[in-house]
Amino acid sequence: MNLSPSLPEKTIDCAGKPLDLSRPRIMGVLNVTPDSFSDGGDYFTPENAVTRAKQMVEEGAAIIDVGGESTRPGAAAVLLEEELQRVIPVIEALQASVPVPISIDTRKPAVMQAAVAAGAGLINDVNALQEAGALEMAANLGVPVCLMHMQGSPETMQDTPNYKNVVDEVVAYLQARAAACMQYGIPEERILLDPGFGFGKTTAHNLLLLQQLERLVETGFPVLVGLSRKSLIGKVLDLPVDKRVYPGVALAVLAVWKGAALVRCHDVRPVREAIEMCQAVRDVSQ
Ligand code: 9MG
Repeated sequence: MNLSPSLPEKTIDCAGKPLDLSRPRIMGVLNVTPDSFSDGGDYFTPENAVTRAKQMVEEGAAIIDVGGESTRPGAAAVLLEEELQRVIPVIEALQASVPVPISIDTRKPAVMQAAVAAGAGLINDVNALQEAGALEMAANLGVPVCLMHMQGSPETMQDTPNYKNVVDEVVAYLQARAAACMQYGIPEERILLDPGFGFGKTTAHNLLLLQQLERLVETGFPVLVGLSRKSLIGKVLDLPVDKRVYPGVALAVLAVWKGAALVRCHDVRPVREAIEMCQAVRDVSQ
C-alpha cells in the first residue's frame, strides 16, 4: 500500500519530496566530516557541499545522504553539538538548492529532529534506531527510515566480527528492527533495510551477504546497499580507496540484479550508467 494516494506505487514521500523506487536509484554520499575514509574534509563548508550535491544530482543521484559523524572502522564518536554544527547548515543550504530529497545519516535522535526541521526527508541510521529515544523520534518525525545492520560500534566493529550464519542473523535482526519500528507506529511503507556491508563483517561475511542478497529482498522491504569504495574491495583486489571505482560499479550492478532498490555511492555517474544498463536487461521481454 502507498501512504500517499497521489504518489505512484513504490514512491516514498521524503517530507514532501518524492523518491520513486519503481526502479533502482542512487543515493549520493555527502560526508561533512574531516575524517571519512574516502572523502573526509572535502565538502565541509555549505558552499562546497552544495556544489558537490548539484554535481551528484546532475550525474543521476535521486537522493543525497548527509553525514556529520564518520562511521569508518575505528572512527571515534562525535559530540552532539559538533555533529549539529556540521550537518544543519549544509542541510539548510541543500534544501534550498537541490530538487531531490536529502537524507540524514545519524544515530542521534536530536540530530534526526534538527535535520528534519532543516529539510531532511529520510533518516539513515547505521544503528537501526537503537539509541535511546530514536524509535520514538523517528515515528514522530514521520519520515522514512533506513535501518542498517552493524555488529558492534564503528570504534570496535572490525576487531572480531563473529556469526554462526551471517545471512540468517542479518536478515533476522533487520526484520526484528522493522517490527520494532512498526510497533512504534512507523508504517512498513516507510521502512528500508540495509545489510551494512563493512560494518562488523569480515570479507567473507560481506561476500556472503551480497551473494545471498535475495534473502533480504524477499522480506518485501526496499533494500539499500552501500558498497562504494569499501574495504572488501581493497581486501579482494588489494586496491587503495582511490582505485576502487570499477569494482564498486560491478558490486552495485550485482546488488541491483539481486533486487536492491537504492545504491549508496560516491561515484554517481558510472554507477548510474551501469545500473541503468543492468535494469534494461532485467526489463526486456519478448
Ligand atoms: C553512513 N553509511 C556508511 N556506509 C553505509 C552503508 O553501507 N549503508 C548505509 N545505509 N549507510 C552507510
